Amino acid sequence: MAVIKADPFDFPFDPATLGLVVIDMQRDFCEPGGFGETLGNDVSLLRQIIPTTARLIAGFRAVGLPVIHTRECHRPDLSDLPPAKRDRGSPSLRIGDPGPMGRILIAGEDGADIIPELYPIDGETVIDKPGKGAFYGTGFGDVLKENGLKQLIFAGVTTEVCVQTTMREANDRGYECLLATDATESYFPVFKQAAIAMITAQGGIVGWAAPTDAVLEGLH
Ligand code: TIU
Repeated sequence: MAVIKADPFDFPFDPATLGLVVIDMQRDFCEPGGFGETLGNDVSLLRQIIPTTARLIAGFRAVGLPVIHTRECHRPDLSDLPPAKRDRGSPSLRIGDPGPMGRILIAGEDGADIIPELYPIDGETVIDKPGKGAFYGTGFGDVLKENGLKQLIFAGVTTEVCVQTTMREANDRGYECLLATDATESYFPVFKQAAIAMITAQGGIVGWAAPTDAVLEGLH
C-alpha cells in the first residue's frame, strides 16, 4: 500500500485501483463569455488552479494511472435539460442561447470544451454530464468499474457544486475520495474552504483532502 499524507488522516491506496477525476475544466466555466460569467461570476478566480491541475494530471500520466475528465453540458436539442435548470434565476444568457463561444453549455460548442491547457490526451475518457454530479445520466459509474477503480482523486471546478456533488455520489457508491485542495476552485473562496471542511470533518465523512504536492509525493 502506498500512502498520501492527507486530512483528516493518511490516505492509503493501491496504485492499481487509483484514478484521477478532473471535473468540468471547461471554457464555459473558466473563460469570459461562458456559462459561469452569465451567472454573474468572476471567472478569472478559477484560472489560478490551471498550473497546479496541469501538474497533477501530468503526474498521473507519468505513472500510467487513468485520468477521467468530465464536462457539464447538454444536447443541442436540449432534451436532457430540465426546464427547472434552464429557467432558474436571471442569467445574462440561458443554457442553449448563442454566446461568444457558441451556444451556452451545449455539447460540441467551443465553450463546452475543456480548456486547452488541460486538454485530454488520446485514450483518456471524457464524460459529458447533464447534472452537477457525474453519475446522473452518464456512463461514469461503468467507466470506473471497467477501469477497476476503487479510490479517486478529485480536481476541477467548482469545489462546492460539481466537485462536491460528484464526491458525495462516489462516496455513497463505496469509492474512497480525496480532493486535491489546490487543484479545485470556486467562484466563492469561502465556499471552497467550507466544502473542504465539510468533506473532511467527522472523520472524513465524505473523504480526504490534500495538496497536489502530497498527492504526487504519494504516487512515487
Ligand atoms: N455555478 C457553479 O458554481 N458551478 C456549476 O454550475 N457547475 C460546476 O460546478 N461544474
